[in-house]
Amino acid sequence: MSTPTTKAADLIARETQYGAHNYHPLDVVCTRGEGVFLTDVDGKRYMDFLAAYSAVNQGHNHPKIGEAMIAQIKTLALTSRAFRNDQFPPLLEKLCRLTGFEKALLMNSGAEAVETALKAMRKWGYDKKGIEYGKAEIIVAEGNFHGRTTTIVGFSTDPDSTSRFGPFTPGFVIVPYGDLEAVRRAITPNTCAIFMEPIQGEGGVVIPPKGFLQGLRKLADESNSLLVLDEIQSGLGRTGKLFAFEHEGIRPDGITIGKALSGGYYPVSAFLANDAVMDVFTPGIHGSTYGGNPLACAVASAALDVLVDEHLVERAAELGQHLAQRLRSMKTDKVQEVRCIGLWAGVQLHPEAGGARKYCYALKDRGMLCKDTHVDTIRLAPPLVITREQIDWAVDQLESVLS
Ligand code: IF1
Repeated sequence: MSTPTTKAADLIARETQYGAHNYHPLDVVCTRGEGVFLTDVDGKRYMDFLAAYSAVNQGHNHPKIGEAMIAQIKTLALTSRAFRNDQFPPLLEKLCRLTGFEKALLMNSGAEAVETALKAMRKWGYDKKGIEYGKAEIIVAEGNFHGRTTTIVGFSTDPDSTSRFGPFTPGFVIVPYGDLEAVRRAITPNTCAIFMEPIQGEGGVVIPPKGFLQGLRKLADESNSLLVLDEIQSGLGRTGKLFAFEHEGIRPDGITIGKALSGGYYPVSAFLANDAVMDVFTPGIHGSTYGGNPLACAVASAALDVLVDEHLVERAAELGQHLAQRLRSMKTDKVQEVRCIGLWAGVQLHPEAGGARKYCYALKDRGMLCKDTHVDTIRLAPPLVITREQIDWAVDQLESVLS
């Protein structure tokens, strides 16, 4: 593994001295992003196979999104929702028309969109289903990742996310991911919702058994509960559909989105649902200073335009087939399983391979950035603007380090 040069080392030392140590990043110090490429402070270029955890599906620093941001910066950035602005209504309409939901509630981080959804599920349970106040239960999955607030980590099953942050918010029932019978058994008269990722990202691109989402839809209907899906990472083209739930032809009652909603320029997230759910929010009971601000809306509007105009969803579907085929034909005995949907893959190594991190370091030295997860899995999620040739080059590097 290469050691940082003096310029990079100096920056790393200052980050170590003055920054909280809540991450253990690779020692690559980036200074420029363009499309699928990141360039470090020493001028070395890397192909980015993390895409900021699918926040830059449109590619780094997409000029059209940047231009829209710069234009808006020159006119109006923030009013707060105490007043109205001319960017919010068009973005709301664009989002609802694109996604097929009747209403959107704009927030900033993904975790805030999830917290918004949790509040909506609970209040719907009390106001519409008649659950006794204070007893609402939300069914969630083992291996989930929905953000880092104390309520959200309270129903995580990852010790790194939960340990030493208690006490936690009650009202969450954890079941094995992909197990419909376990979900059925977990439903009680106090169940207000089933809340899950359609594909688990942090878990290492864990794709549930075929029919799982259809089964969740059926169980939610049969028990008069909501089905809300977290599409913050799986959504906006990553899996070769606009949303991952489309792979099973169902409609959830609500979704959370974020990340690529702003193409990597600015935190923008949203909870989307139909009126029957969204009308639990009445004036003054929920909000955020920056939620739905004019700058956020201009950025999100341009990011959605790029997604549609550049056919990134279709690209992910077509090139994802090629990625899967290349990964599955790699000549290596280190790979236990390749999970791939659209341009999103988890390459799980045999434990004997010694863990995924060292291969990520070796790939970094070859000019390819990706992230390990859960010890043995290499996660691959390039910007959706990647070309077939770039995919081939990247898989060649992966095959080499795994040979
Ligand atoms: C980190 C991974 C982690 C998400 C889903 C909500 C959120 C996320 C499905 C919260 C955020 C990010 C957070 C980031 C690393 C990355 C991540 F899953 F993508 F790999 F952590 F597990 N729902 N995921 O994936 O959105 O508040 O971050 O905007 O915390 O290190 P956020």
